Formats: sequence, structure tokens, C-alpha cells
Amino acid sequence: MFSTKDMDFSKILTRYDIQLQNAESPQEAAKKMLPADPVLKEVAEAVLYMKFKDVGPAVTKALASKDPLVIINDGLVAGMDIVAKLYADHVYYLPEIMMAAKTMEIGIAIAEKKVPGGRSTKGTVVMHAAEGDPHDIGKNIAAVMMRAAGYTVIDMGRDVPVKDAVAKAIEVKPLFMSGTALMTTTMSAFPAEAKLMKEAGLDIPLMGCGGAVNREFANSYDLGIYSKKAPQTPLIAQKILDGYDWKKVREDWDSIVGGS
Ligand code: B12
Repeated sequence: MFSTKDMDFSKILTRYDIQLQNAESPQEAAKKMLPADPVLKEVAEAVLYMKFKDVGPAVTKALASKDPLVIINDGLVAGMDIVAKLYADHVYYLPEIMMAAKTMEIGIAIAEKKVPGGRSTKGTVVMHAAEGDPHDIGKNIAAVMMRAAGYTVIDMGRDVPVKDAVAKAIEVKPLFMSGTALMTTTMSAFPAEAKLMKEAGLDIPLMGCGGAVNREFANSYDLGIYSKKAPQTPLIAQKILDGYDWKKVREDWDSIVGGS
């Protein structure tokens, strides 16, 4: 017999305009993403609200009680993540993003000075943002992590032509190369680089990173390996130092980065 017992009427009976009135605004949703820790919250808010003058004092205050890498990842980057959400929700536009990114960079420059890093180097890595890609914030954070973990980083900057990246790989023969792409139009630089590197006889892992790239893509061409988040990079680097080649890194990726 027909029964209404388990039916969900919300999809039928809720007027869409009432639903919209009741739904959380993007600003309210974004505020919930702020760190719970008050010191980190202040840092994240400085980025979120583009407070150029406040970010320095907030980071300096945080440095009194927190590790600089925690301040970068859980304060400054957390603030930028909220900015990215507001951009996606059409609350913020490019000018806000640029100002927030600049604010974050001011904070990173201060925190970075306090990151401990030994004089001896574990190895050299070459980093770049793909040809045509101006997005370099994630790469810069990964570079800080790698320097903190004791590696020498050659940072080629952003919008690096494929041929220049490959020429640097041939010249330096680094432990690994990393490339960042946040745009679907620029991610094809990595298979192109990998092909040229192979033709030059290099068997060095090429780490594909950034929002446009996923693990499946990075693993779809020879030499390619993946790193999702900047803090995963030193974990992968250590394995390459231990003798893992790109195939072995792919195989053991879940256990190397802790399954995330
Ligand atoms: C900031 C930003 C900008 C800034 C960049 C400033 C800078 N110096 O980087 C500016 C304003 C310049 C910019 C410009 C443009 N942007 Co923009 N931008 C963004 C935004 C909002 C945030 C990116 C960011 O920095 N996030 C914070 C960092 C920390 O995150 P991340 O880079 O993802 O890094 C993390 C991981 O990916 C990873 N990672 C990243 N790199 C690396 C490297 C290594 C080695 C490792 C291990 C890990 C790693 O680790 C990080 C976290 O731990 C994104 C939206 C988004 N949600 O991502 C759009 C976004 C990337 N932009 C986009 C676009 C389209 C553009 C423009 C073309 C817009 C335009 N119409 O002009 C232009 C580029 C024009 C050009 N060709 O020159 C699109 C790309 C769409 C696509 N799929 O192709 C996005 C996704 C926005 C969107 N939803 O449409 N942008």
C-alpha cells in the first residue's frame, strides 16, 4: 500500500526563495573556515580582509608561540583558502584576490625568516610555475617547506617556458623537478617537459602540482609524480633521496604521504 512514511517532502514543498533566504551567506560560510586558534585566526583574518598593515604585527605576535610553518599553513594559507572560496562564490573579484595574495606574501616573508634550515644541503630541486601560468603562491609555499627541510631550491619563478625548464633540468640534474599549474590551459606543459627530459636521457621525477593537476594526470606520462599539498613535498623528497625512482614513488604514494 502507498505510504508517505519515508518520503522527503523538503524537495517538493520548500519554496526556493525561502530556502535562499535561510541559507547561509558566502561570508558567513567563509567565516566558519577561520582557524579556531585565536592567534592563527588573527593571521588568517589579516589575509581575508586584505589588511596590509596588520599582517606583519599578527605574524610577529604568532611567532612568539607558534612554529613558523604552522603560521604559514594554518594561518596565512588558511586565510587565502577562504579568499579562494569567496572568489568562487562571486563575493570577491580579482582585485581582492591580488590584494589578499600580496598580504599573504608579506606574512610569508616574515615567517619564512624564522624557519630553521641547516647550512648543509640534502639535495637540489628545481621548481617552476608552468608556461603561461602566473599562479605561484602554492609553489612559493612548497619552496619554503623544502628549504626548511634542508634542500636547496632553485626557483625559476612563474610562466617558465617548457624549453627553459628542461634546459635547467639538464644543467642541474636535480633530485627532482616540480611544476605548478593552476590552469587547465597550462598543465600540458608537464607531459611536454617530461618528453623532452626523457629524450635528453634524464630519468628524474617531474612532480606535477597545483589545482589544475590531479594524481591521475601526473601519473599519466613517464617521469610524472604527484604532490597534492606543499607539506607533502619533503616526505616525497626524502624517499627520492633514499633511492626511489618515479615508478616507486607512484607505487608507494599513499603510504609516503599518509594516504591523503
Ligand atoms: C590567487 C589567484 C590568482 C592570482 C595569482 C597570484 C599569484 N601570484 O599566484 C591572479 C590575480 C594573478 C590570478 C590571475 C588569473 N587567474 Co587565478 N586564481 C587565483 C585563486 C583565487 C587562488 C590560487 C591560490 O593562490 N591559492 C592559494 C594556494 C596556496 O593554493 P594552490 O596554488 O592551489 O596551492 C596548493 C596546492 O595546489 C599545492 N601546490 C601548488 N603548487 C605547488 C607546488 C608544489 C611543488 C607542491 C608540492 C604543491 C603545490 O599546495 C598548495 C597547498 O599546500 C584561484 C582559485 C582557486 N580556488 O584556486 C584562481 C584560479 C586558479 N585562477 C583562474 C584564472 C582563470 C585566472 C585568470 C586567467 C583570470 C583572468 N580572467 O584574467 C588570470 C591569469 C591570467 C594570466 N594568464 O596571466 C582559474 C583557473 C581555471 C582553470 N581551471 O583553468 C582559477 C581556478 C579561478 C576559477 N575558479 O576560475 N589568479
